[in-house]
Amino acid sequence: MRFDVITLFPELFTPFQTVGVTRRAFESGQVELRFWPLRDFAADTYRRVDDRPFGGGPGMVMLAEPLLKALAAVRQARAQVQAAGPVIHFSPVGQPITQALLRELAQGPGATLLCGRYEGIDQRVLDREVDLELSLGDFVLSGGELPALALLDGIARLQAGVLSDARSHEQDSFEDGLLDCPHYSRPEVLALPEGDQAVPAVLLSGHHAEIARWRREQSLALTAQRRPDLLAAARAAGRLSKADERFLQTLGL
Ligand code: 9D3
Repeated sequence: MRFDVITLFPELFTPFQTVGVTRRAFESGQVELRFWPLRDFAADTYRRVDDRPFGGGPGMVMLAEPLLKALAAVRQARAQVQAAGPVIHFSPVGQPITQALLRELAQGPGATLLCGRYEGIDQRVLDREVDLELSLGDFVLSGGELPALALLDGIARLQAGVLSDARSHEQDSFEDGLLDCPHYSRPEVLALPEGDQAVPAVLLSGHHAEIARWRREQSLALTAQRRPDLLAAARAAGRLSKADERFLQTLGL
């Protein structure tokens, strides 16, 4: 699959392609990135890409014309080699990115990613060209590049062969709608200034069914405490077993 990224700052994406478990997805060509530096599509000699908002107010607006030129160039380039895929604009007024959306995009031909800066993009571009508006969450960033990187990272790690153990996907938080359980590794007893800290005994017991049950209960308790919205959704979708419900009852839930 291929992602075409329209941005004023393509250099923000470069180091990301060379590190971590997702590196394999880029080096193998499973996920291909193409960059379209927006300033290359500016019309005037000052290479202007922003201007003041009609109606007044603070900040600057990204100009429609360079964006339309860049989008036309991407469309033409993609048409030679790949299904079009959606045009995605990253915006504070977008829908939150979800794991379900990443799974869907990971199975498709890729997308065109439009990263805004300043206060936003001329609305006429969004109305005419954009299929999907996505947000990273309810906090304020300075542009769409980090949300685009977050999306690409989430998709890259879903590619075949990227995770060493294929089952890691199934155990992901959000794949089954509950938060992940705690993890422990060596040493069995960690010496700390405030006293020795042992690993929970059940994890050393070798009883696989008991370990699975303990992990499930840790997930249920953590989700109930921190994300009651996720617990309610898992319940409503019938993703909790009778044993899960019995455990939640012992917590008074
Ligand atoms: C006062 C209005 N501001 C909206 C909260 C203006 C504004 C601030 C920051 C407009 C754009 C931006 C830049 N942010 C993004 O482009 C962005 C973003 C974000 O700020 N938070 C979460 N997700 C995203 S996706 C793109």
